[in-house]
Amino acid sequence: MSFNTISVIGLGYIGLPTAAAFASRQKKVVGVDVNQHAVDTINRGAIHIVEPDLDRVVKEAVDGGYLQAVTKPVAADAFLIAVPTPFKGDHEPDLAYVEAAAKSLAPVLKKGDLVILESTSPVGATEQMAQWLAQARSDLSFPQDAGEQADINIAYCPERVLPGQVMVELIRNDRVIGGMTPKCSERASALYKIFLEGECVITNSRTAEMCKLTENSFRDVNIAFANELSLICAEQDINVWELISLANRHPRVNILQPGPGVGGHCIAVDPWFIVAQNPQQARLIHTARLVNDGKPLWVVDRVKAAVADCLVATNKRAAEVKIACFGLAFKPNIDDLRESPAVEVAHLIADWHIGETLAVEPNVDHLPKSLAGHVTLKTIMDALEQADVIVMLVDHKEFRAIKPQDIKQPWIVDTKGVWR
Ligand code: SAJ
Repeated sequence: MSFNTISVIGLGYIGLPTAAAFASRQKKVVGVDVNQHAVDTINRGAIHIVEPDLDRVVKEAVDGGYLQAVTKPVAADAFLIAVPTPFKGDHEPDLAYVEAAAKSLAPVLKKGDLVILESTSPVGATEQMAQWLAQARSDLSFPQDAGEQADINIAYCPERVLPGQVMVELIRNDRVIGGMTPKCSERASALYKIFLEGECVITNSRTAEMCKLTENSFRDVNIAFANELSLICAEQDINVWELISLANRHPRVNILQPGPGVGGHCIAVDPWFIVAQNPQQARLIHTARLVNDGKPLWVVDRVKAAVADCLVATNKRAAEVKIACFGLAFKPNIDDLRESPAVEVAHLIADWHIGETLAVEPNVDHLPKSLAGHVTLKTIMDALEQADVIVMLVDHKEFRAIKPQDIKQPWIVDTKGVWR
């Protein structure tokens, strides 16, 4: 029943920290990734992603001989699949990476092995994965047919860690364990207890899949509420930040913060999995997605209005007006620009504006390809000095530290209430 070798398939933002957490408990871990660069980097004891403390844990694990990365699965006692599950054209979940991972590990499976799916997945994905494995290995029995007697144990156990705090939350957060049978859940709990300080809470695979989607949809709906309030308050000439702080003094009200939209790889994606499977029922969840996805366009309309005011007041030509976007990351105090509504806003502004568009992002030293050539990266002081119109998009600590007297421009679109 013990796990001598643990294999983690997919060495990205979730897989690599998970592999490192097992290895830090002196378990032999084999990480698998199709990306040769990632594999080579890890085998040097370095990392290819940015996450506090991960570099140290990976280095110790590799130097100690506990963690090794390869490009093709090898035999192990437990396999954790942590590959991307993006959506296709019409927001339908794409399980192609899960299917490829299942098919690649099937040949090395042996009696008694445990396979866990961690990737955010639509309801039923774990049963589907079990079928792919069963089709590839008719010599082994699987839970869907053999129940408790199955040769292979299968479970869905979603990750719930917050980027930027992964190494802490991975160990401390409770884990939802969705085994296909009670025995599968028992085996999966035993595996996570190798490093987990939180609790293992047992359910079935379908509920565990829905639980992960529910957590991120809950947050998306709550952010949409805040974003909708910001639109209403702009119409009514009410300061939304003051309004929310007042309403939150009620003991049972806790409104989140509006912003330029919702970014990242999870909250803007996962609710669509529920909508795709339940289009008739998921009306609120669907609407929340539309509200949050529509926010960048609303912000750009506010910028257009500010530029129009600026032109009237200064007699400048549009080509002479400089617009500075403060922040590009998808949330404060990180350097991750992928799926960022701030990048989308900067892009929309640069596409529309014939003058110069500036950007300030203290956490990066170069612009992403999509913005390079359209937007100029500036320091805080240069942007404050040169810009006519200022657009606050991300409440980085550096921006919160700017003194009000250093902001001379009257044309400010503040989506985060930093300079309210
Ligand atoms: N945001 C707002 N207003 C808020 C809070 C967030 O506009 O009041 C925006 C952020 O700026 C960002 C987006 O929402 O653009 C998402 O940020 P986040 O901090 O809410 O979440 P993520 O994407 O970094 O991580 C989420 C977390 N899920 C929940 O909090 C329910 C994390 O625990 C999950 O593990 C992660 O998704 C994931 O991998 O699914």
